[in-house]
Amino acid sequence: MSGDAGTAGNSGYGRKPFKRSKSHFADRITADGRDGWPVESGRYRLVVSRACPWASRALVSRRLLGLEDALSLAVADPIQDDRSWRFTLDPDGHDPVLGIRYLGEAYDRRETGYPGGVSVPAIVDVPTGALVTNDYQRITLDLATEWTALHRPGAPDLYPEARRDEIDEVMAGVYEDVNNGVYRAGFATGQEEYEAACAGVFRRLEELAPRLERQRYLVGGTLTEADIRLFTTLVRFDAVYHGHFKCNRWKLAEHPVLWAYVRDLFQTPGFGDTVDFDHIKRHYHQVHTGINPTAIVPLGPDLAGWLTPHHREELGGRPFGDGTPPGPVRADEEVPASGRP
Ligand SMILES: N[C@@H](CCC(=O)N[C@@H](CS)C(=O)NCC(=O)O)C(=O)O
Repeated sequence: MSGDAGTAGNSGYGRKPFKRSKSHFADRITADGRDGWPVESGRYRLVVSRACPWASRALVSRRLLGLEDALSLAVADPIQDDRSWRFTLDPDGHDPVLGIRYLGEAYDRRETGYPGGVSVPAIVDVPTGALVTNDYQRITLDLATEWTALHRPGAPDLYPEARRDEIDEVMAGVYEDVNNGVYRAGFATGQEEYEAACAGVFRRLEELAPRLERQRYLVGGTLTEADIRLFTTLVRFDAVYHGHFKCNRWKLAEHPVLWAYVRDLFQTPGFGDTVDFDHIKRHYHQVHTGINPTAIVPLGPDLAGWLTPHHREELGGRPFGDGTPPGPVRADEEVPASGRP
């Protein structure tokens, strides 16, 4: 079974400290096509797992920017097998557009014998069936800044030039201590390593909370890429990071500011409508057998709270800046009832 970062062993558990591997295929799809991959409607397919926080960034961006028709979507089974991500949710177990059973086949078409792990998110060139990029740090920034010609009318500017320094600074801390910190805590193989990572998660969250008490979003009164990146970790927090990854100083639902912040995002079109709690819970608990050998999936937490009022609109701000919220989810991309609150 594939390990979560391609480095931690197939059950996310090994003797070495957890270290996230660098994305291997870092070609960029750009407006000018300088890497050989020009932005083009209908040419590429985004492959995700709804379980994966890194892939879920792209799910949210794609919805907020209205790229659903331009960039098609393949959703992998949340449970990998020994060949990694597979399309067992689709008829006959094949992705209907790429015609493949495993995402690894697109990696093979790009480079035979590629030694790294097969990871999501991945963007595949539909005409050739070859992987273009699995650079999860870059993909969403390029959707925001390079795919602008294909954005919907009213798409927000998720990475505004005037705020980039601040966005980058916030995201760097969030990445180190929160996005990746929960993985370092969860896959730690020693007490000290675990304690340092776990303490870092909560230190960073407590540092961010006063900012979010004053303003609706991380970098002011309008949504940015920074909110997307914090959201994808926070939405998983009580369901998998608190128990399975032992980040359990407190539950998100016990923290008034952060719980209201994440519910606000969840209830914003483009965020919560991409989330499948069933995929999230089954993936983490059944795939990381090194830290959950019984593969038992917990029944809780109760999801009803996600839809309760958050009152964050009282802080003011304009969630979409000069833009507007995205429209409804495409019927063929709706999250099944099993994964929703
Ligand atoms: N591509 C990145 C990040 C994306 C990532 O870790 N995705 C996970 C799912 S949450 C994955 O696909 N893991 C499978 C593997 O690496 O074998 C990496 O290799 O660290």
